[in-house]
Amino acid sequence: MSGIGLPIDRRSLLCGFAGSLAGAALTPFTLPSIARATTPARELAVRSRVIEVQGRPATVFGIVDKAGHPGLDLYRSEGFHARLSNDSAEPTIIHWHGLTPPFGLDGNPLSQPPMAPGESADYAFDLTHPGTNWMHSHFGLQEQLMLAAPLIVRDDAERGIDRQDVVLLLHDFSFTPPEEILSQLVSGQAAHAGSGTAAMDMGMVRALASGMDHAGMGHAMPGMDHGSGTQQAMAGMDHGNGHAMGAMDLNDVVFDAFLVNDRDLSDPEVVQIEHGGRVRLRVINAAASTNFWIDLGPVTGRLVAVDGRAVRPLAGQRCEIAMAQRLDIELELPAEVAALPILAQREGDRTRTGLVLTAPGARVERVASKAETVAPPVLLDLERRLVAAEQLAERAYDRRLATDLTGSMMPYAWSLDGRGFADRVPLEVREGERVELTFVNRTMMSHPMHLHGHHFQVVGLASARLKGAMRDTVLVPAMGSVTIAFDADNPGDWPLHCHNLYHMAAGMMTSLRYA
Ligand SMILES: [Cu+2]
Repeated sequence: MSGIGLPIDRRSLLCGFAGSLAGAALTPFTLPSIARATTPARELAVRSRVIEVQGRPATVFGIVDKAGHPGLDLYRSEGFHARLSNDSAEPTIIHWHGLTPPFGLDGNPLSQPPMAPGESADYAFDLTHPGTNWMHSHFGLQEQLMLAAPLIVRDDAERGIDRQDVVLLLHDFSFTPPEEILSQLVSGQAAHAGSGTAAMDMGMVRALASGMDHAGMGHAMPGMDHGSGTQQAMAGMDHGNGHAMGAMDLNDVVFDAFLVNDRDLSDPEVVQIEHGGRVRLRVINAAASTNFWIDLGPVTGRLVAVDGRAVRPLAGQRCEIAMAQRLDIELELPAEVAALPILAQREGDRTRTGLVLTAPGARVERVASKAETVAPPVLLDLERRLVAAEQLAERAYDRRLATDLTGSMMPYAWSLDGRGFADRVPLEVREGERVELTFVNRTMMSHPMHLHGHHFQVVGLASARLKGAMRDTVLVPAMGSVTIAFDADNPGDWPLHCHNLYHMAAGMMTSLRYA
């Protein structure tokens, strides 16, 4: 890593973010609380709502506060204190993704029973860090139906700061009910034809492959540039045995739209900002099954945090984000730029979404929903450059764990160590231990792995050691391996799973259990 203040080289700007710059119905049931949160409870309600996508009405979920705004926005010192009501017609469980509450307050299928329609519950616990987080359903496939919202925790030191925050909540959207999507995947009917992946131009794929970042790969991927020219070889079916390197699967679901704050580029959100004014973009990938590339166009931003935790700032114009991850990007609107689209393009696809920042009085031009070129696969290029601003304290490891990411597209079955959730063998730790956990991906798809209840540091990408970002979700590329380190300081039986909703539903989930 280069130090803060070094100039950014042109190539880095083109390639991405450059080196370092700088109970019972209607009665709240009692959940365990160790909170010192003393502020009045914020009201949050899970509701059904109707949005318009491509001119058609769509019934989805939402989580809104008393004023009808999505999610929560609070200061760290307030603590987390919310009364959550299920005003929808379905049972649900809401997870506070990025927060590290006591186990019983985490909102996951192991920590609590689903909330029935009409039920409410109080949640109160301390907040350890400021950051861009989110809340989402951890029940069934509701996340695909947009049961997600921002959960912004602000630093008290930034009270009164002259800065405009803009939240970008990303979704992938389908008019097909998620249960049908899953059953099509499982029955093998979800043809790749028509998906963004299948639409990849093979010349482009080879070009991308030659410039690809292999940092996280266990081995080089000679098969990436196989030259066979068939779409299936690159974008198609899993070769199953995990040895064939001729293919990498990117997107296994065909979506109808990609949304930022409920809207696509046919009618994007337009946010007015002042020239020279400081803006903090809080990008949240709430998509069920999509990795994106965020593109700032001509403007150079500073990536200052990932997954809600500060990193040494990186300057750049383009940056990848895997499912469930977050990016905090600071930028200013230069005087010569009247309108700045902030775009999110699906990996392996030309389709993109976004919103537009504008100066007062600026004309907003229509932005095409297809980019001119296919976006490359999201790999570990960014991960390799990230350095946590606040490192995990140096200490010896007490326990080393490993888990294999297993499964395939055909048949559609995903697992950890060859086991689905129902017959899982939990990984075991003891309280107080420093734990190192290595994910070894034996499949042809990348998997965004999420550990509940902890922040971990990314300390290994294949054989390379690093003092990487503090995260709660890390992408493990096809046939690659990633090592994380964390302190076992929050007892529970914590879900550990792929955050691709369909992979999780198909069995790619276990737990980390305190002995
Ligand atoms: Cu996965």
